[in-house]
Amino acid sequence: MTDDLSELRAETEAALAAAADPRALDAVRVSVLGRNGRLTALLRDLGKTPPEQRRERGAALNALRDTLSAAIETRRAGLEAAELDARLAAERLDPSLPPRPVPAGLIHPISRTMEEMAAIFGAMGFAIAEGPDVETDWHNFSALNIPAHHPARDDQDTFYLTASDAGGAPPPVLRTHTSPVQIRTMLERPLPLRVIVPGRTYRADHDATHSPMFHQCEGLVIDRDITLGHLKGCLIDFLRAFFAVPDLPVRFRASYFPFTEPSMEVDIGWDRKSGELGKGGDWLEILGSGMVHPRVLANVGIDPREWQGFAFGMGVERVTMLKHGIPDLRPFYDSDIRWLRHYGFNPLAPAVLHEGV
Ligand code: 2NL
Repeated sequence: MTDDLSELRAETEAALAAAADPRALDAVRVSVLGRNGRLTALLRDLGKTPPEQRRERGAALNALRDTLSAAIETRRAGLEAAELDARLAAERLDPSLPPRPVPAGLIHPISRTMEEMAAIFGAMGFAIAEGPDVETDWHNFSALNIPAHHPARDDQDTFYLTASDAGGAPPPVLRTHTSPVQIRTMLERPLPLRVIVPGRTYRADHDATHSPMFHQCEGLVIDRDITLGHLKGCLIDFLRAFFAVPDLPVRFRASYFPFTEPSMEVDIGWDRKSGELGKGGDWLEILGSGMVHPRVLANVGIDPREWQGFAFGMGVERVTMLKHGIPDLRPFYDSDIRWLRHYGFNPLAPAVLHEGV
């Protein structure tokens, strides 16, 4: 091999040894074998070699090209193997490590209570009905036999939306109870009917124990031959399941609502001093209920001689506070994550009846 080729070989081999990564290696390859590479130039100059030396020179150049190509590929394989080893070491997986904690949300106690109600009443064959928060005066009041000058219609108590009808129609309201959804349900669904209606309600009331937005869950059953006995059995079963006290005392006390006749408040037994449910000689009002007023049935086109029903309603905040010992109404709406961490529920353990809601 001539001196210039030995020198090129030695320099290339030194450069290959110095190339620390595939990019540096490629630069060496281009500088020798590329279009403007040193060996490529020598091959191009072969034509200028005197004819008697050309064959030998050509063979030497080709041999050097093969040698250097092989050296480059060997180096490349070595660099790639080293790179893979480094990655495997850096990314080594230790399957014995505990999983990183995943930040999980929590179910708000109001949502949890409504889920529990859905589970308990669902097992009794009730479906869930929903409706709009903004209601007509008719669905919220008139259809429910609430007369024109009833105090509930006072704009001190009810949020009226800006009147839009110049013809004298009453303005829309923020629903003051979930009953208008039951009016809609009776108009829309075929009979017989068993629904609960959990949802937001609004009243112009704001103090330590009242929020202008709160939640109710009402229930409605319409069928042939429905009696007060059905109402009592249904609500006793519900209250004992919801408060998880199998022998919870339940008392029905005569009352008045415009949309039911007869009407009853429902009380549960508790100990006022300790707050314990089911023990002690005190009574606590939990629900309102009654047999659907025949005039309400007639208002939605149901013949009260053929169909009867019962209905009930309760405050979701109130039963949630009672069940979990939550002392103050206001934090329900504060979105304070510390409060939710204390009172919130695991989203992966939803309310289901078989675990004894
Ligand atoms: C309470 C009392 C009650 C109803 C709600 C109702 C609905 C229709 C017809 C008849 Cl469409 N009644 N709902 C009945 C009795 C009581 O709620 O204290 N709620 C917090």
